[in-house]
Parts: sequence; C-alpha cells; structure tokens
Amino acid sequence: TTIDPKPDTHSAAAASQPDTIYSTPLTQVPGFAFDQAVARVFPDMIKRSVPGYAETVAMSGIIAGRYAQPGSNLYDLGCSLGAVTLAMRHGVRAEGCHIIGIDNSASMIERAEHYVALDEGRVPVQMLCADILDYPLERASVTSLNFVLQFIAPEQRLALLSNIAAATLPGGALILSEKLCFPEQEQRLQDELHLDFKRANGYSELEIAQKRSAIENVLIPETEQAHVQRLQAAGFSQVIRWYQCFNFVSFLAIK
Ligand code: GEK
Repeated sequence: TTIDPKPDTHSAAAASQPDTIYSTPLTQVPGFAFDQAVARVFPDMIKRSVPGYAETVAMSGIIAGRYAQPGSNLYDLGCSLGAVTLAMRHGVRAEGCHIIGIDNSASMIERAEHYVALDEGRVPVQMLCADILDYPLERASVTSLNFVLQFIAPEQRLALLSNIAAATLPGGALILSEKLCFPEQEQRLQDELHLDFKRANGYSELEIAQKRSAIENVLIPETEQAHVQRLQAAGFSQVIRWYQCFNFVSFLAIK
C-alpha cells in the first residue's frame, strides 16, 4: 500500500471551521445532536476531542487494503463526513469493490457527498442518509463503526453487531472504535488524561463542562470486556484491540 501523496486541500479536515459550539454559557445545555451546526465544525471537533482519531481513520485504509475481498462491499456505518470512507477508498486493492457510507444525519451526508465528489479515488462510493439499525447489509468484507456504536442504545447494540456479522463474508473484518469505560481507579486516570488532551487542544473549562453535560446519556461507553464478549456473541471468531489512546480504543474483529 502506498500513502497517497496528494496535498490535503479538498478534504473535510482541511475545510473545517473551528468548534466554538459550547464556548458561551448556555442557560440550559440541550442534549447533543448531529445537526447542521455540528456538521459544519465536525472535523475540528473530533480531532480536538478524540485522542487517536486521525490514526483510526488512516489505519482503516490499511485494514481495508488487507481485508477487502474482490466483488464485495465495504461499509462505513455512521460515516459523518466520510473520513473513513475515503481512507478505505484509497486503501482498497481488491477489484470490483463498492464502498457504502451511511449516516442518519442529513447535514452530515450532504457535506460528505461534497467531499466524496472532490476526491479522485476510483473505487465507487455511495453515501446514504439512513438508519444503520435497519439498513440491509450484504456481502461485506470490511465494515467500520468508527466511534458510532457508543451512540446506539445499549439494548440495540448486539442486534446491530449480529446483523453486521451475518452480512460479513468468511474472513471479513469489522473495525470497531469506541470510547471505553474502566474500573474506578483507571477511570479517574484515563479521564484526567483525556481532559488534559482537550485542554491542550484549546478547549476551555466552560466548553469541556457544557459538552460533558450535552453528551451525557447520548454517548454511553462500555468496558473492553463487554465489547469483546458481545463481538464474539455476535458471530466474530477473533477479536483484537489493535489501538488505544487513553480512553479511546479500536478493535479488529474477524469473522
Ligand atoms: C468518522 N465515523 O469520522 N444510523 C446512522 N448514523 C448514526 C446513527 C444511526 N442510528 N446513530 C448515530 N449515527 C465518523 C465519526 S461520529 C462520532 C462518527 C462522534 C451517526 C451520527 O449522525 C454521527 O455522524 C456519527 O454516527 C458519530 O470516522 O461524533 O464522536
């Protein structure tokens, strides 16, 4: 696999506006939603909030290079602006593959289509505004859930993973990136480091506090053990943690 040398002038990351959504005091902080305001600042927001995000995106391209099978589909579920979609597009080497990005935020998909149109990759890409909980998947060789399962209601997570596993070809892969939670003592250490990361990226204490209250009950993290057990119960035979940066991890699950 060669790294694409083209300068990053068209991508969502290059075009992003700064995230100032929680910079002024709000009398009541509404629950977090992937609306137009968020879509507009999304690359800046996720880069400054999720340690290791850039690596999980870039390595999705490498993993797609190894696991994509000829004539199969690659899915980017909860694709937001399509960062993983495009990384996969440039990593795939097998012939006859299709990449499908799905997100239920119309604001995200509208922008994602724009970035896909600017990208010069040759693998066919389709961006769809749909709910990943009821979209039929088929002939999947590589599927990405890059920081998405954490936003799905916990009682629906096993059904989603089981659908993905059932649609995955033998030897196919799921990349699952998540914010984790830990036993009490480790939780405190990991939280501190994550907060330091946000401060180092220019978020104020007010922004951090208001975002925290907006995301509570919307982003529900689980332990590594819960994730690994559920991936196995869903039908994946091998699960490894290939990446971790503080409280953010990525698993590779093979059918
Ligand atoms: C990236 N993967 O850049 N159906 C479809 N989409 C959904 C659903 C659902 N039921 N629930 C949430 N989403 C991306 C980043 S962001 C992560 C993913 C974050 C979508 C939601 O609209 C949002 O775009 C995405 O999942 C989560 O690699 O913001 O921390």
